[in-house]
Amino acid sequence: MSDVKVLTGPEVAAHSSRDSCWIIVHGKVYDVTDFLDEHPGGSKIILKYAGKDATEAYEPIHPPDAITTNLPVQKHLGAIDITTVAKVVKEVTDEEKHRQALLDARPPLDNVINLHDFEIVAKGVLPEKAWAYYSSASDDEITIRENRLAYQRVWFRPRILRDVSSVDWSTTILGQKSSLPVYISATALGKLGHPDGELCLTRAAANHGVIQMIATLASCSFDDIVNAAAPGQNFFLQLYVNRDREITRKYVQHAEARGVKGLFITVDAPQLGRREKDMRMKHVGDDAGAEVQKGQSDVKKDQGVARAISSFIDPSLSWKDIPWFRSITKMPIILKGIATAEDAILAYEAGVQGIVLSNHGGRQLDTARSGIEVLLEVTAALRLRGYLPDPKFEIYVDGGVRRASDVLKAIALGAKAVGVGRPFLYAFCSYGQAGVEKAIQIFREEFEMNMRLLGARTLDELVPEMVDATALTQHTVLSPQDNLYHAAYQPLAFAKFKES
Ligand code: 173
Repeated sequence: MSDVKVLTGPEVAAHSSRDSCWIIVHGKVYDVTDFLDEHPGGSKIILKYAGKDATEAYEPIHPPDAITTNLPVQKHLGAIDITTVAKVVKEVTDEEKHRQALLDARPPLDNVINLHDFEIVAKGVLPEKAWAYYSSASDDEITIRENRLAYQRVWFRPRILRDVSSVDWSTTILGQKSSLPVYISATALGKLGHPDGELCLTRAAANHGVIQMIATLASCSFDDIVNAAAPGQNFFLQLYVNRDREITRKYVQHAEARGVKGLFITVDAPQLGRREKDMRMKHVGDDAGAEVQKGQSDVKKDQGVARAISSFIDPSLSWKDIPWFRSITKMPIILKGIATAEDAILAYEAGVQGIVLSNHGGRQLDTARSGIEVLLEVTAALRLRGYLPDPKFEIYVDGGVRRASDVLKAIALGAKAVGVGRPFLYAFCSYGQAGVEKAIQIFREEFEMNMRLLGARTLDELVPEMVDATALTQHTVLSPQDNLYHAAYQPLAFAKFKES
């Protein structure tokens, strides 16, 4: 790539078909002919820009380096002389007009009073594909619902007459100050839902002393996010381990050099779960019938947004790799996606600094248990071996957290902090940075009230005796319906017949 070839608009325009498809992105020309059928978003959208400048369409959805990392270098054809390119006038589609109308009809942010409300608004304003990708969970979506239900099976045992005039819910996570015992958990592809993507989280977190976990598959690049930080603002990094360990090594070391305070290695996704809402979306407007008639059985295309861009993830990742991670970074290492006491023990013995008890927001193995339930057996097993208490080993829980009371239950049962993903995502999809700030404010108000009512002035005073978790492992007890959650939850759809 030393002497860069410069191409002209007409040269690129000559390659505007399925047989030879060149596109321009960020001033560079790419031959994407062989990539058409692999494109997670389908070939149709690329073909729309065949021979043209696709930057404006590409930008909101893809991380800046998506094309360079996915396309072999020999398909990078050169630079474009932009003065020779006919400008693509981006038409406002009916879908975009519709979306703007929905945004205009949003309830004012002041009317949002709990985290469920953000989900309802997001469902109303998001493009269908984005909603399908974010909201979907795996298979029958039993686990995503269980994540909520499990918190309802933990009951409080509040203490009284403790002078709760002042209560404090601040804490540290991996030694870093956090104004809440909550961190913003990683969610991918933020620009599907808001033009500023994950930067909405960064800016809100800066204003409120909350730690953001940056996702490997964020729409904004890692550096864009860190560059937007306020002085002293802290981040964690969520890591998908690449089959090419050199890429992972560079990424991790770059993050450490930029001051990231913890490496959260995702260990529950050697393959992405089947998210059927997301998968069905691929067929909408894609004329699935016609594809079948052409005799093309394009498996990838049916798999939804996430699965299609996850092929770089290394399924061979194993316990044997932990020493390698230890050798390449001094950041604390946390395994995200532990689901049993057995693996929690192995993690502790492997010398990592923490674990996240998680089922990936119900998006991986369906009917895996909730993090809060797993917490019970994990703390018991680690205590039995004398591994706990250990100030150098922290346990986090994520999945289904919508209330400060959920967080307080997890802390009483031994968690150091709790990860919250979708609610913050829905908050910025609905209202941008202001939405995320509001979500944090709601947490604050709920922490204050619940800690007073519980009789805990600090998080240290939240002891296991403050909860009754005896029903937690029983999966068939009758629980009252969580109306807010169930109103937001959208059932799976059945197969669609073709319109006649
Ligand atoms: O849950 C997810 O959607 C996820 O983790 C992911 C993984 C690969 C690509 C995009 C998202």
